Formats: sequence, structure tokens, C-alpha cells
Amino acid sequence: MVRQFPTLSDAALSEISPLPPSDPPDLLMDPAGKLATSPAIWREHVRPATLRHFRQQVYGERPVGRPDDSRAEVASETDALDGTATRREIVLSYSGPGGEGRFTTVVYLPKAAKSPVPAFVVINFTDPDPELEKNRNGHWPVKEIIARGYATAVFNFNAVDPDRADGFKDGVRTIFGKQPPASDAWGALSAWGWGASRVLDYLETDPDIDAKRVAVIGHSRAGKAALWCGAEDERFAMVISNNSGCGGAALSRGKMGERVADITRRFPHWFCPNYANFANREDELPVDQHQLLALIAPRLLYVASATEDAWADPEAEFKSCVLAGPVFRLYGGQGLTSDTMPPPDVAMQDGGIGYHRRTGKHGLAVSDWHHFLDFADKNWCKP
Ligand code: GTR
Repeated sequence: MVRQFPTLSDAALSEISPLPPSDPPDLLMDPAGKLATSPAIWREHVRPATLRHFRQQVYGERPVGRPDDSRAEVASETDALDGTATRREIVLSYSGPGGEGRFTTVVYLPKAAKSPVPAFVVINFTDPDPELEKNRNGHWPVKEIIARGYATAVFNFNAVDPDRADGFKDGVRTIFGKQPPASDAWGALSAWGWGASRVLDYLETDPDIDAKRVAVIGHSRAGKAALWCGAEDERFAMVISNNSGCGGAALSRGKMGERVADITRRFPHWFCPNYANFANREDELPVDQHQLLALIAPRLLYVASATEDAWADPEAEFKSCVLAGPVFRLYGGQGLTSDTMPPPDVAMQDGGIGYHRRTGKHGLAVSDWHHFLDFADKNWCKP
């Protein structure tokens, strides 16, 4: 006799409290079950296998890197911020089997700093707006960044690939992806990270920028995109995730707040379709998010949480940073400098992983930026 199980709605399923989590996968173990004992072994055997799992089950396979015909055109160049900066609008364009695409990045360069300068690439939710840029804007506080001697470039991720369930019909995934998308096809997070890599292609050609000191940064969904971007594109020397939570910096196993079932129901297009198979089955994921953080090693990583952001789960973000530590140590460095979460608003910045938990809600504030800039000063601008 076949046993009948009651069918639960998605909403009811996500209300079920998770089983006690299993241990997250060992991030030093290669596919044959051997522990990596040197950076070279980890790089040759473990890193590619880890990347493959994330590509196949979480973020999807990118079908294209830098398109052969990609072009960058300077659309405008003006003085900005009372003459302290140069503002350039750059149009990046490309084409592929599914058509043509373009998006704009706005770059600010500090006039007072000695070239070439380090830079922050910001994956943002909206179009650049010169009026907003003059004000104190948490997402992209241009004045602060310029005053500290850094360049910065921003772009609207929607211009690369629209943030909606059928965005794959109108963005870069239409131009290079197959229709309908396969179960391991790249999702929007991967497409947005691809956009940040195209901005870096341009920055590499700009003599005022030091392309060896470029960070990619994003908040929330863009924070998830920034982490995956840094895992895929090792040219980024620093990766910053702000309040990225589920599918970002936070461990999936045992996570509170948003879980795989919630995120794949509300935002299925962010990931590859396979990711939804792990709704309420996080323990069966072949990887967990501490391994995503480890893919950034030995480069610099910063993870920021907020005290009132239970949906993202600061503890799960911090724990993930702790568990990523062994790979930073394998490279002879250090991840976090302590396994104990620092008090709110105290930044931990002396290791290869920076961390702080801002007092307040989910958001990207100018105070978060001050910590990121301090971390960059410490590592990139040593006297
Ligand atoms: C939330 C979502 C999160 C986060 C955020 C955002 O509603 O559940 O995963 O990414 O939105 O991007 O604003």
C-alpha cells in the first residue's frame, strides 16, 4: 500500500522549525575526501570543486566572461563635489547571440590623491543621480569616499539584468543565456556580479585607478551578488557584503529568519532553479555559505551585519566568517581575529576578514562605510 502524506503549502512548510542542523561541510576537504594541507592543494583540488557546487546548485553557471566586442565609451566628464573630484559617465556595451546590451557606470576620482588610487565598485539598486551624489547617501556616500582618497564606480544592477521573476527575458541573461533557462542557469545575482566585473574591465584601462586595489561592495541582495562576484572574479582584491543574509554571508544550516524556502519562493530569479530543491532541506546542500566566504581567501573580505536584522541573522553571518577562517589560515593569514562576536558598533579589522554589527535596522549607512574605509586604509594604505 502506498502511504499518503498530507501536502503542505509553501507557507506552512517555511513555518516548520528546522531540524537541528548537521555540521556544515568541511571546507578543506577535496572531492576524494582528503584534507588540503597547503594553499596549492586547496587551490588545485578544493576551490574548483567548491565553485562547481555553487555554480550547479546555488548561483548558476555563467555562460560568458568578458564579451569579445565589449566597449567602454566616456559619455561625459565633469568637475564635481566643489572641484574635489572628477565625475565620469561611462557607457559599457556588448552583444551576444540574443542581442545587444548596455549599462552606465558613474566613476568619481579624487583630485587630491596621488594616482593611481584604489577604488570601490558599488552594485546599486537605482540609477546614479548627480543630485543625490552631492548629499549624504548611505548606499553610495561619494563625498566621504572621495575625501578619504578613494575612487568609486557605481551601476544600477537592474540595467544589467532586471530584478524581476522574468528578468531573464530582458537583460544580459537574454543576450547570452539559453531559453528557457536550464536548472543550473545563472540567476540574477550572478548576472549582477558579471556587471561588476565589466566595470572592473573598464577600471583596468584607467591609468588613474590601481586595478590591484579594487573592492566590490553591495547591500542585501547586492551583498549576495558581491560575494558571488568576488568568488568568480579573483581580480577583486576586496569583497564587502553588507547585511547579505540568506544566500549571502549567512550559513544556511540552522539559519534563523529567512531560509531557502522563503527566498526561493519570493525571489526565485536570484538563483539557479536548482537552489529551490533545498527548501527546508538545507542540510542536503553540498556546500554552505562559509565556503563561499572561503572562496575569497586569501584576498580581503568584510562582512557587516545590523543588530535589528534578524531576517538576515547576524549570528549566522558571524558564524560563517568564523568557519571560513581555516582557509585564510592555510594561506598563512588569519580570518577573524576572534571567535566571539564583538559588541555592537565595534569593528574587528585586524585579520583578513573584517566584521562589525551596526546598531539598527537592515540598511547600508554612512557609518558602515566608515568601517569599510578604515579596513581599506589598514590594508591598502599602510604608512
Ligand atoms: C529581503 C530579502 C533578503 C534581502 C533583501 C533586499 O526582503 O528577503 O534576502 O536580500 O530583501 O535585498 O533588500
